[in-house]
Amino acid sequence: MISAEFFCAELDRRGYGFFSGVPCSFLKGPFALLEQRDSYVPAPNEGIALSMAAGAELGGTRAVVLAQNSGLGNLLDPLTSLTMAYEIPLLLFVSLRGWPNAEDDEPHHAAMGAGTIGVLESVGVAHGILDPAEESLGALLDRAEEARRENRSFVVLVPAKTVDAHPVPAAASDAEMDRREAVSAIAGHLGDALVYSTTGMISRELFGIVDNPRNFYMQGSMGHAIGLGLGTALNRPDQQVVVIDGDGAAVMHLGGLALVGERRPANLTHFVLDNGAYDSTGGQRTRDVAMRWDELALAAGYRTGRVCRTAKEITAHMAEIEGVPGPHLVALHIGRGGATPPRVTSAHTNAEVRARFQAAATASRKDDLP
Ligand SMILES: Cc1ncc(C[n+]2csc(CCOP(=O)(O)OP(=O)(O)O)c2C)c(N)n1
Repeated sequence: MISAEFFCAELDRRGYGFFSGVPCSFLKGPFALLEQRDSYVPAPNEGIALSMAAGAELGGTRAVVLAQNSGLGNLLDPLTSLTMAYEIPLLLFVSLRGWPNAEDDEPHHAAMGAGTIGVLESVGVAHGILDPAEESLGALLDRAEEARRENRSFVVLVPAKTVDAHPVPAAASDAEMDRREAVSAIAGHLGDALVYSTTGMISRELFGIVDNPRNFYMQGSMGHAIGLGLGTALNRPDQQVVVIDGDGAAVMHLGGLALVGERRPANLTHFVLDNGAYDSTGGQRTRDVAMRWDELALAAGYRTGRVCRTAKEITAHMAEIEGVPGPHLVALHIGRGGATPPRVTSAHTNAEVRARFQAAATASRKDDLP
């Protein structure tokens, strides 16, 4: 396997000076090293990583974007309409989750695993697949250099087990709760709400604590749990809806919060578990400066916004907002890490999760709704 040190040293040697992206566990080694540099800026989504990298290039700094192939959807627009249209050459590393065999990975990676190479080919972006030998990285970076001479970008595709891991430096935290305690506390207040939980460990934690047909474990679609929750809340005013988000996912599509604040569904409660990290992909930091979720919620138009630091505070706050019309945002300040919860797919296919959720949701539907 290529070591993370060699990977980063090779980029340094070739003069790359700015790095951004959203982590993938296949690239956690380089992320762990890059995180220690000022020249790395964690991006809220892959499209912003790409546009920032393009801005760095326009200012004369060679830039690199690192992303999971699920993030290709987020960066395809600026890749084609910005960097291709304006001929700004970038170097991208895009992991290949769900490739070459979809069965070896989680099902939400299947379509993009099979489609990544075809998507790049269809829009005409030069690319090559990395293999675990150091020479492979050098050869692909030489090809990126050739593309750069013609002002074209180059994508290095990174399959599983090609770049080695590297320890993530421990982050100081004043958190008094971990993910399990936070999700357990929320679970005690769900009643008969329809629940959408975000991608990664948070859905797995909820599943491990209380598996319920009214839980929609949304693996994949990072940042879109709030869209699901809003769509259901607006169309089912008779039904309480809960969204359990991560800070990385909530920030990825912050526009969803703005829309909740504008539409103001009274029946929506939005929990955000803020550990300051992308815990599910190895604990890389999301932001250096903590988000003021309470102020953000109120500024966006939520009816209430609160940050809770302990399970006790959550219980007290839930009693306070009981019966008060939402939308409510409840951010939970939590620590990183913890035991790895079971995969939802160990018990249910995604289609089963959807079918039993939809059955539960429609069973509670009042006849006089449109
Ligand atoms: C568009 C997209 N980019 C990247 C990923 C990879 N990914 C899966 S979970 C995750 C971290 C989510 O972070 P957060 O919402 O803060 O929750 P946490 O993992 O900390 O519980 C990432 C980056 C993804 N699934 N989709």
